[in-house]
Amino acid sequence: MSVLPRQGGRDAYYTRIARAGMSPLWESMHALVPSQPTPRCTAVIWKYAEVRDCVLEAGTLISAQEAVRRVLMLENPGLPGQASVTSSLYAGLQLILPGESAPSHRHTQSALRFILEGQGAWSTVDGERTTMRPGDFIITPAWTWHEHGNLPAEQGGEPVVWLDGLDIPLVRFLDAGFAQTAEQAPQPPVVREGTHAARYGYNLGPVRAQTSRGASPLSSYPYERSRQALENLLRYEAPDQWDGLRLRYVDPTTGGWPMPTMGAFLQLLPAGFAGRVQRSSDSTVYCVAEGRGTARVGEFLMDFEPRDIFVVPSWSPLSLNASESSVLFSFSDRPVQEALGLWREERL
Ligand code: 1HN
Repeated sequence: MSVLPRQGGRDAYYTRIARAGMSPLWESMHALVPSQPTPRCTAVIWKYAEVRDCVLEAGTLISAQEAVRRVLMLENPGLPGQASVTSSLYAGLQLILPGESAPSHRHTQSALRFILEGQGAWSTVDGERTTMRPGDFIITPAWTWHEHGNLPAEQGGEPVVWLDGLDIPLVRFLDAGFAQTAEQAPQPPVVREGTHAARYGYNLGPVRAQTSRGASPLSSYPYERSRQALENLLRYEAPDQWDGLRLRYVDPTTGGWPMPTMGAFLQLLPAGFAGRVQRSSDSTVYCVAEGRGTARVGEFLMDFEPRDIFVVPSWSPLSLNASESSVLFSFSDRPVQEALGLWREERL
């Protein structure tokens, strides 16, 4: 029978192999291959009523032009200093004041926006302007030129705030980040606002197939229409016991996700809805469009109201309750997990 060295012998050995750039798998194997996800992000809620003043105050300290993007990042307390709302995703609250503009640039990180308040702002994506209205879901896929602007106050411009979601931590993890500002390359030709909505936004498409650009040709999914879809569906379909009525935003040319790295959803919870417990492997960011209720994440209870933003970490048991008829927007890295064969859910 062999005699194994005592711990002291192992420690000296670990020190020696560390000098050679090696370490023993057997000391960390369980942590490397956990039996289920151990997300570092935590359940957390940003109450819009509590953070709104800070967002508006940024408008007194720096212009959108100087800031390039005037944003307060939403940092998950479990991931401090990492510009991360979940392990893979970034979120922030962006402010643009009447008459301001934020310069054109592009990057390999994909961005989505969910408009929280204010009228008059627009986003230009690959040369097509899109008006931003509260509740609209707007995308800027990877490597598309984009800039933002707002009408002067005399023409109805108001301070506009939206939630940004980007795949920054994911792209950083992959070391695949590239960016350009508009001075380095010309903006592509301008098409008139509404062109892509007319061509792709009505369950019709071009006769001569355009090859998919790898992301939805629609920059905007207006709230008015998305909300109406849910409202109509409620007349025909009983709400799911876990989700209420939940639909995902799609790329009309493929039926798939609007962008390859982030999926987004809109769901209606009727007044009095008491959802059953479920969990999924995609850490998810929720933003309340309408209504009031409670999200229970494990033992953590979060009361939500309009414009609040909360995080549900991977594999955390979630149940949703609505005291008023509620509409929730949400986004996650689910497309990435599905493409890699990783996504799982459990409905309890
Ligand atoms: C960006 O381009 C926007 O275009 C927002 O509004 C937030 C965060 C990091 C890098 C680029 C935008 C961003 C960003």
